[in-house]
Amino acid sequence: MRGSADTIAAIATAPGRGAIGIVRISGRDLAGLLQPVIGVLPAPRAATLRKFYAPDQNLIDQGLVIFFPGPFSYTGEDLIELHAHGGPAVLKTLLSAIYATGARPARPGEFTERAFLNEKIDLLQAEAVASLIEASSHHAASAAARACTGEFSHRVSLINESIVRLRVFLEAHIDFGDEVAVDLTPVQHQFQTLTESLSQLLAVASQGAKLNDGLDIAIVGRPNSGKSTLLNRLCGEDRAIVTPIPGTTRDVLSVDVDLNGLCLRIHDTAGLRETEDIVEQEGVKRALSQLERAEILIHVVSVEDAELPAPPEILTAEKAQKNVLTVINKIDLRQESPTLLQHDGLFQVRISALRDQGLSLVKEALHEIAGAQHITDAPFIARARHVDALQRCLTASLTGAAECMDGAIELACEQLRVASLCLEEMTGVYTNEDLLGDIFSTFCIGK
Ligand SMILES: Nc1nc2c(ncn2[C@@H]2O[C@H](COP(=O)(O)OP(=O)(O)O)[C@@H](O)[C@H]2O)c(=O)[nH]1
Ligand SMILES: [Mg+2]
Repeated sequence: MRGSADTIAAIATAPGRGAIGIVRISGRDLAGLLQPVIGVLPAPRAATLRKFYAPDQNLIDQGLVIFFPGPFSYTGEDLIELHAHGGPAVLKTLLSAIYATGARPARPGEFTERAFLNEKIDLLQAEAVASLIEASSHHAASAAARACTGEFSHRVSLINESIVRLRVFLEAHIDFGDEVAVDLTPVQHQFQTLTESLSQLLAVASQGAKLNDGLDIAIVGRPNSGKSTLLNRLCGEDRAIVTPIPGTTRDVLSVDVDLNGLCLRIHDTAGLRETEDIVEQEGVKRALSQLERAEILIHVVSVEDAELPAPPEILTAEKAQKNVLTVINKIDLRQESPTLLQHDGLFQVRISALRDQGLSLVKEALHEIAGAQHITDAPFIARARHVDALQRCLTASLTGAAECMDGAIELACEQLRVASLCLEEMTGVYTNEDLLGDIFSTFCIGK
């Protein structure tokens, strides 16, 4: 059962050694509970130096205590932070002393879950807290910080209010429609404004979701062109096996790379060719499915093969307007210098991955291509589930508008009700145990 009233405690700082380590405790009426460990509680919100004692009266440490009385705290309950020295043994002993008073270990994300259940924040904000901690790039972190303060939630709530107003108006029309002639023209306008706002929010939420998940980039091309060497250069370490033997890479190898504040998930794949080797065949199959899923392709071509036509799957992707960055590799064999050519939105870079020449041009081109997808200026972080809910909300609104046009007012009202539910799923007004379990179990302990 979620929302229990017992006292929870956890170490809030990351494992390992540090200058300071923080233990957090949340519950009701903490004043008496912690007396054996820290003595009398200090004044609210004033950092106060105290000694911390074990149940056998032994001194554990000396540090700061901050008391946030509920409901004016992160969780909405009494919340206490103990700032001790950041060693694993000190913090473990301190935590055991707190458990001895009757507190229990917090589950992952349980502090934030209580903040949600006590209506300090909504579900979008709670998810943004996790995204902020998880963020591996500057852009993702600042977009998450904005969602934490409620910017995303505010946009969702405004739209929901307009849906509710529209529904109330239409329901009144159902009740009194027979007696009073009502002009439905303003309603059509309202439906139109609604679908416009929803489409805009859906577009920015999709950018936010891409920023959260990272852009998927697949390195593809013929065997031995230098794909794995390029991956190693981009991530700055020898992650992929490189050999002169064609067909070395079989499985897809994925690495997260922070490119000037942008999170990229780069996948190295098996070289595309016809082969009798069944393991390599499986590798090629996986490469092709990664090629389909990726948002950007890096097509690596050895300068020696530059005259050969590209593999058909890459030509198909290009025709389908997928972003393809062509990297002509091994220019050291021709004593060329690295170059970046840009023409009509198509990019070609000539490099030597082996000699580490031209890698900055590859990054520059990737940044341009990723930037063109506008994810760097996503106003807030989002998740796939938000995009899905907004899509369903938009569909319901469009259907409702059409039904209204046909005079099927009751059906239109029902669609508006569904549209509202989709938005309430996002903010957590309407939710279920499983969803909450899924969301909060991915948090770290102590948050
Ligand atoms: N001369 C030269 N050789 C390279 C370059 N990049 C990779 N190679 C070599 O080409 C071979 C195949 O490289 P690899 O990265 O495994 O290619 P993959 O099969 O496309 O992943 C290895 O012997 C690499 O050392 C380059 O820029 N110049
Ligand atoms: Mg390889």
